[in-house]
Amino acid sequence: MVAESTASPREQAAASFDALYADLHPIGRDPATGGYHRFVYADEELTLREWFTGEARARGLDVHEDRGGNIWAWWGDPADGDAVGTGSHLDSVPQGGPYDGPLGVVSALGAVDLLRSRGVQPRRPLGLVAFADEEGGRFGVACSGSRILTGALSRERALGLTDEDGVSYGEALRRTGRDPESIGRDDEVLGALGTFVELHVEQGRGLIEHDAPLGLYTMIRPHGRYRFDLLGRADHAGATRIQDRDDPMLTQAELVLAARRAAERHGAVATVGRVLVEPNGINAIPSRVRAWLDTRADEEATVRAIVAEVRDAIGVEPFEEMWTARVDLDLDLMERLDGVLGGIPRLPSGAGHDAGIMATAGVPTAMILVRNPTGVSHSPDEHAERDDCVEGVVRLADVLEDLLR
Ligand code: HGY
Ligand code: MN
Ligand code: MN
Repeated sequence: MVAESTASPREQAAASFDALYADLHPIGRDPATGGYHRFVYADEELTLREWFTGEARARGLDVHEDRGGNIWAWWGDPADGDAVGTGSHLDSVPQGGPYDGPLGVVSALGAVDLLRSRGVQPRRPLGLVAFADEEGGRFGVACSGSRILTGALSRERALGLTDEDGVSYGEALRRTGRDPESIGRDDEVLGALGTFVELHVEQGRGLIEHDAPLGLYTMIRPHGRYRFDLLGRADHAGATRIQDRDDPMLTQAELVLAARRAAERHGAVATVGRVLVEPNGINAIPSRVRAWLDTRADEEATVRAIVAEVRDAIGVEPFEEMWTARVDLDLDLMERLDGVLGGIPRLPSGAGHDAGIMATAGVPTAMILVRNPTGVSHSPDEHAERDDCVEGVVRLADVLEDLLR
């Protein structure tokens, strides 16, 4: 729905925000918890793609999917170059919150409504984007869409990724009518982009401490995802003597404690949030435990040191499933945005974002963050106040108007 332009800019931004979020509310929502399950190329996410496409076309934008499965909605011809890109992602972690990702997409659509009501005539193309699979919730590699788009994730590696049911990325593409052999770096889109700005709900408490509705991210912390395959010997839970056991669950326990100790030692963070136990029977000693370590720090060397300490503590070499280098966002662009936004707080991001992948690919990139009153994210309890979200829409429009001059 496109909000009427009779209202004042702020009222219009609020109307756009309310209408767009009302559309999104039920899609992939678990009524028992209020959490969202929106995995890439699964039904809920395909519905979200249709929604975004419909909203973009209702605004007269020209919609194209790039070779990474990301959906771009263009105001102007990207072939003219030096385009401004803005947007975020629609997928979620399991039991995710309503704002992580969608807030950036909704705000981009709302900002277009405002630019139109102001009679802005962009002097360069504007591309709204809904990135595919930012969370990596289904196939394990975060930002798979933007990594494929920029060539950071090869077609071969992507197509071989599998989900919990053993469905490969390639098969998931095929099932949705996409050609797996067509994915890859998309120089046409990358070549069109001169600037990228992502608006995102804050995942942390920085703006609470600053008592400010909006901020700018300065950098994205380096982080990696490591899979530990812990092997043991299946046997009977009751009949097997303790001294005869080879139980990988013990190593798993040591892994978690070693990761926590290393993170504390280095002033960093480490999480083991996903564990797959085989055969996963109450009365069966596991034959194998697969555990994933997500660890992050300000410096890359620290992340590597933590992984090494965990590896040495349990004597198991992990498989590095994903690495994200530290990203320092574009200072000149940050200053330009700050000139429009009037001096707002600047914070580091503990969370990864597609903006980081775009910056790593050489696109001058900035991030605007919207206050999260509890700081909680990747949880059904994630929240953002409507007034702060509307402020984000209005200020994103201000920033885009400046960039499109
Ligand atoms: O894991 C992250 O930091 C992001 O939410 N994908
Ligand atoms: Mn997230
Ligand atoms: Mn996100």
